[in-house]
Amino acid sequence: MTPFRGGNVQTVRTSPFEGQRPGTSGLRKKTRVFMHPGYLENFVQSVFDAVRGDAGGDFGAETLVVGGDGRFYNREAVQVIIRMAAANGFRTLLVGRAGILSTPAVSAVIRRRNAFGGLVLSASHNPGGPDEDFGIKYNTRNGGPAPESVTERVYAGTQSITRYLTLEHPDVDLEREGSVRVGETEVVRIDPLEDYTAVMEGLFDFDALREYFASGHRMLFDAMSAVTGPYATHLLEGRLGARAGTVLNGTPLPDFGGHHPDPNLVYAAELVLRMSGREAPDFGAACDGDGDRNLILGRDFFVSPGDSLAVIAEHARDCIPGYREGLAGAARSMPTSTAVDRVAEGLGIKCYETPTGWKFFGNLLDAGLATVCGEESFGTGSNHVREKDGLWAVLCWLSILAKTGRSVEEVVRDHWRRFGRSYYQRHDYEALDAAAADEMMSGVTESLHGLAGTPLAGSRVERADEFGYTDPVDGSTTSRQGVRLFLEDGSRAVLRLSGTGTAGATLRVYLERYRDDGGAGDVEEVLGPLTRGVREMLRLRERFGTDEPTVVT
Ligand code: VG1
Ligand code: CO
Repeated sequence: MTPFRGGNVQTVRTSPFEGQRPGTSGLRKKTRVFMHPGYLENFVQSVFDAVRGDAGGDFGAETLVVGGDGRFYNREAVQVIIRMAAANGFRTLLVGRAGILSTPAVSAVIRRRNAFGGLVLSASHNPGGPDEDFGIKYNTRNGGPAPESVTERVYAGTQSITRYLTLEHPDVDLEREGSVRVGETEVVRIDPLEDYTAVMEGLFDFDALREYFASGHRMLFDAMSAVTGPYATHLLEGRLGARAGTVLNGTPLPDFGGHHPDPNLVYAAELVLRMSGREAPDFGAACDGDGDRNLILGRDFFVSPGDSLAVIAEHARDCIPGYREGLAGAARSMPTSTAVDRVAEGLGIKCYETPTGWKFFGNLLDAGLATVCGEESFGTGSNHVREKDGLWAVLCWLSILAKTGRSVEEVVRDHWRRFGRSYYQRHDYEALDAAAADEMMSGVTESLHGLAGTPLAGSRVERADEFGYTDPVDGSTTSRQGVRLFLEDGSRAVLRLSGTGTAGATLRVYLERYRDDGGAGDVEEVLGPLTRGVREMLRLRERFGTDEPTVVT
């Protein structure tokens, strides 16, 4: 029996689609796959069916949040979800105006308004458009991505689904704010900026940040024609008084203006260029499609995401009012550089190591074990929401610059002098033949036990394993989260396949070498032997015709 209330609810017969298992961060496919009749509907219904029990069997008292990053098909998907959520009996639906909500904003809205959960429409840093990518992700009551126990239930549902519920109702005008009824559900179109701005105001000293800009400092923020445009324009230029023109590419476009909305040195090349030279602004930053990633730049200076996390942890208590009580703990995903571990040690707090993907931080944050967390993939965040948060990281950096009076480069060099430096790079090999990549990974995994003692990169493998994780809060376990090679000289290489792509396979090779040398070395040089050693070990050229990565970050 499916409980629902009134209205002309329709039960539409359907049958399963293959491959609707959520990956590292929700379900991502080519947009045209999502546009296939029933594809989105099946997944959404499977989410509702999977979590109805958590609502006591009935959504009649519950609120659902819906919004996305504005990419192609965002609006159509919102309309589908409005009808389905009404047919499934939600009391209230909170929808971002124009269907827009950044990922961290969805998290903020869920938490501040006591919602039951939320659906985020985004394929994040993947390009958008009819021939590019679309995605959907479910977040739970704590505002964070559903844990694997939930996503596996959703997946099981997609494999046996026979019907979905919807109702006949014209499209809701998404341009207006305010409330309308759809069936018996109240649909409230909310200002996408309001909750998020309030959370930022609660953490940061806006007066001090205004002063930073008032005293002549300049910054550039590249929204990459994606969702952070309106947020950044409102916060940086509006509230903090950064000069007009600070925000580049500030209008969200369905195809991101043809950009790849991934804030790294390759895809944010325009910003990188404008941040070089003596006349460049003091501070540069960019966010990804859905606003949860961040790139931090100084004048002619790139801050590696692992260093950014470490620097934020180092300065949070002294520079940001929201953390003046200090940090309870820190957390990073396994492949992320160990820079933050040393800061945690210095602060006398614990640092947790989790599998890749933000969902694994949720329990640590909920339990008060960690306050800040981050990933090497340009993701940083804290317990203020349950998603990584790009603009939050930007405001953290602004606070550090304003309070210390140092430049971006000086802040990082001070950090290296104090803690030493993790020389770090991630090499991505995109669009590999999926079968060949799987075969390579299983080959490496099988050979792990024999690797200890073998020579690699002028050193020797000390130990090699596959990362597994037991959640310290609920005891849930996750295995096969990446291959780790630890060398006798203290360096480390990690290998894993991406779980967010939509075509072929992407191999990620993470390289790290720690040196207590004040950070003066050249990253390419320091990592050179390890890079070559791993490429040879994996026989990349032989397998894939090239051993040159597509993207280095
Ligand atoms: C990548 C990153 C991971 C991140 C995930 C979602 O996953 O490596 O750190 O959490 O993307 O980020 P994968 O499986 O492709 O390596 V986002 O900004 O795309 O939601
Ligand atoms: Co993202």
